[in-house]
Amino acid sequence: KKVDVAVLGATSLVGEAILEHLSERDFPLGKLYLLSPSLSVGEEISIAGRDIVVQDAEQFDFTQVRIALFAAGAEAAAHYAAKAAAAGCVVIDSSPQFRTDAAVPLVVAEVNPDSIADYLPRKLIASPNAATIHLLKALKPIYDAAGISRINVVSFQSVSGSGKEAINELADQTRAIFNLSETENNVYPKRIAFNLLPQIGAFLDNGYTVEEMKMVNETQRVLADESVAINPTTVRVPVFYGHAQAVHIETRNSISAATARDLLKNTPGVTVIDEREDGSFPTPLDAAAQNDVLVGRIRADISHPNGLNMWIVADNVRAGTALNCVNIAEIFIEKYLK
Ligand code: 2RA
Repeated sequence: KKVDVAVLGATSLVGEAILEHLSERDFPLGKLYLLSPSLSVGEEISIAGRDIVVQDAEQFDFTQVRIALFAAGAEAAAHYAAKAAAAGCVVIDSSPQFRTDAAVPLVVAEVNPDSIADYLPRKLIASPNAATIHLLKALKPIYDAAGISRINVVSFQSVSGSGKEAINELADQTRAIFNLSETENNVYPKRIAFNLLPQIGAFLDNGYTVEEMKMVNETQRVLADESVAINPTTVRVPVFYGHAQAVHIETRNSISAATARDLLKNTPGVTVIDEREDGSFPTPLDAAAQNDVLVGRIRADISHPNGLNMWIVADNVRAGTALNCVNIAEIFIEKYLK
C-alpha cells in the first residue's frame, strides 16, 4: 500500500534528511507534500525524481495525507499537531514539544517500537532528542543482557543540532578568525569556533541544562524504567555534523567488554569500530552522512566492578532524528495504519 505523506519543515536540516531517507529507502510513498511554516514557501525541491513546490503549511488541508513528519521545531509542532490530528492524520514529531506528554508515546524505533501502539489519544508520536536516540540504540542490547543501574555521560554535540544558522555561525567565525577579523556570536552565548561550550539549552534550578535533563527524562521514558540513574554533561563542540558521547555505565549484572562488543556487533543500526589500534575508533567525520550509530573504545571500567565504558558517535541529523522518524513511520504503516 502506498501512503500519502506530508513533511512539515521540509527545508530544515532534519526535513532535508527525512526527504533523503524517503527517496533512498523502500518507503511506500504515495503523494508527497512539502510544507513550511515560514520563509521557504515556493521553493522547489527535487526528490525521488519528482519536483515538488514547498507549500504554506497554514493553507494545507491535512485530510490529504495519512502521515505527517514534523521537522519544523517545537512552536510549529504546537501550532499544527492538533489541526493535523483533527484531519485524521498521524503526526511523527521530531521536536521536544510533546516528548513529556503522557498521552504521546516517545519512541526509538529499535528500542520501544511497541509504544507506537499508544499513538491514538492525540494521533501523535514523538521522537527523542538525537543524543538520546544514539545513546539508547547503543545501550539497549546491554540493558537487555545485563541491566543498567547508572549512566554517566558527556556529550560532544555538533552545531547542526542547533540548525542551519549555527552551521553558518561556525563557518563565519572560522573564516573571520583566519582573516584576522572580529567574530560575532548570535546563536551561541560565546564563540564556538576553536572553542567548547558546556551549555546546551537554558540552565535549570538544579544546575543542569535543558539538554541534560532531556537526556535524563527521555532515556527513562523510552526504557520505561525510572530506576536507571543518568548523569549527563552536554557540550557544544566546533564540529558541523555528528554528536559524540563518552559513556560510562554501571550494569546490574557484570558483563565483560568482549561480550558487550559482540552484542553491539550483532545489533542492527550499530557498527563497532574498536580494534584497539591507532585510529580504530569512530569520529564525527566517520559518522557524517551515515545511518548507523558507531561505537568504539569499549572497555572495562578500572574504577568500578560493574563499570563499562564506550564512545559512541552518530550523525545527529541523519542517523539520529531523521532516520528515527522515518523508521517510526515505516513501523506505523506496517503494523497500525488501517
Ligand atoms: C542539539 N540535540 O544538538 C539537540 C538537537 N536540537 O542541540
